[in-house]
Amino acid sequence: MDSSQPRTGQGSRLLLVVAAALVDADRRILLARRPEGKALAGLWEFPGGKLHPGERPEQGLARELAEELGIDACVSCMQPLAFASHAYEDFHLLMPLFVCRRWDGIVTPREGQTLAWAFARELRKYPMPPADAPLIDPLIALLG
Ligand code: 9L3
Ligand code: MG
Repeated sequence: MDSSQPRTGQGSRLLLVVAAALVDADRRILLARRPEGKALAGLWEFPGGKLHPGERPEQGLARELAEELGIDACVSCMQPLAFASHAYEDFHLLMPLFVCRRWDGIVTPREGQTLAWAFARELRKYPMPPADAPLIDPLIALLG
């Protein structure tokens, strides 16, 4: 086990991940399908990734969105909506979801992901990682 990672009370690693609900002008939300060869391949997630040590969550999310989607997200416009928390066998994932409505550039899959835009009420049709699925209800409450 990587000793640089913080431990949870249960002794497993704590993985800090940040995720985005990119919302377009029609109130559709971006989902990304994790490509073959990655953990959880084939499942649809809110885009994002691991926070680097010392990074502010919004800053880390902007970095991930630039890497994965080629966009320049407005950091000061991001709004935290809900936290996901899921215990995998070897790590505990803690993942805030930020609503992002403003960015520059065109959303482009940069890492072989398939992308989809879906209304909040359609999100349940997409098989998601266990951490992401509980974030659907807060999005429906916000966006209808
Ligand atoms: N993860 C789950 N849901 C998400 C994201 C962005 C990430 N919406 C999980 C998948 C991996 C871990 O977090 O187990 C790290 O993500 P990545 O760095 O592989 O994207
Ligand atoms: Mg990622």
